[in-house]
Amino acid sequence: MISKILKNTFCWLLISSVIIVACLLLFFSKSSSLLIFTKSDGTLSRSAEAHLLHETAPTTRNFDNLTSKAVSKILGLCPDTPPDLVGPLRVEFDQRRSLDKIVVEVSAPSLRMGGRYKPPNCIAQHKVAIVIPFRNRHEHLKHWLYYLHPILMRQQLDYGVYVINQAGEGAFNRAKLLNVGFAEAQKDSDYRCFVFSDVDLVPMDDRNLYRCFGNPRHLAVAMDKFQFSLPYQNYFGGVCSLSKEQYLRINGFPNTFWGWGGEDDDMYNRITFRGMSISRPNVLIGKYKMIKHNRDLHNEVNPVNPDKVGKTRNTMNHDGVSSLHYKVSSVERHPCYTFITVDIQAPSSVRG
Ligand code: BGN
Repeated sequence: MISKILKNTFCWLLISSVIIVACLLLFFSKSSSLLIFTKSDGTLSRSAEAHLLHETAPTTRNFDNLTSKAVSKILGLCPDTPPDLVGPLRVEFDQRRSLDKIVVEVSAPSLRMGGRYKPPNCIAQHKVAIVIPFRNRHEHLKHWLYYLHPILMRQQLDYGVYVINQAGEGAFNRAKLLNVGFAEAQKDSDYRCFVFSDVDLVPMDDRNLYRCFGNPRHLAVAMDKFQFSLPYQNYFGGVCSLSKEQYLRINGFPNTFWGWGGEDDDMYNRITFRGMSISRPNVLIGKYKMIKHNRDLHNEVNPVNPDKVGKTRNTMNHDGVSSLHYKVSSVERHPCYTFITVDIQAPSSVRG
């Protein structure tokens, strides 16, 4: 009898200790799931995949706060190749678009104020800030938003769209605005990858991935205005992507290229001088349609820029994101983009 009672007690003790150990294991595996490991190209490590928590109802400012009470579904990482891509796209700019209509057309439950998006059914492997230098190009921006949002959603990116609007009428400076976008986007979220895109360029194939790679990526390799090929082998203009690490390694874009021309060639030099190469899609996937327009006021060709391109090696260490100064005039959150107006201390003309 006594031995039977002892046997039963032992059994119960054994079962309860197994349950306690299992609970402890579960608890620790959940806590460690909050550690997200990232690789040099800005992607999430697969080791983080199994246990990641996904926030379901983010607000604009605390979008990334995984501890928010809106937690949580347990999701897996999105696949390397997004499953819903369609390939070649029809892109037309002949009709005027209304912003209200675009907001309705591109709206998706996961698209948040300020043009922030996360795929609803999986954890994005790529956290990307799209940065667009801008001044007085609202018609172009509408086309860009209309075409790009659905593409970026199909690419299953965790992304935000940042339009960096140069205040005033001074000389335009594309590269400095891109540096501002890099700095400002990170006030919103810990972006790992940056796509820098002109507002008048729309990809004609959704397999052209707006993400980062092992080397800085040139995406606009086959524009219609250059007969769907590179104008020259070292061309790095239009649309490119760099991971945060790649961008910091080259001190970002130069701040001193006022007016048109040369800043993209300077970027090409920075990349190669730091021992990196340029990654590119093939010319079929890398096709782009450019919206036709006249040259903007105060963005004339600057005759001093070609000379500066020859000096990148000497200038890149002190002219870049490390020496960036600007003042934010306003930040507006629109339903499908964030519009940041900045004073970049522009000279009144490209000649300073
Ligand atoms: C080049 C410009 C690029 C521009 C391409 C395509 C210069 C500097 C010359 C050394 N480079 O000529 O900035 O993207 O044309 O239009 O002007």
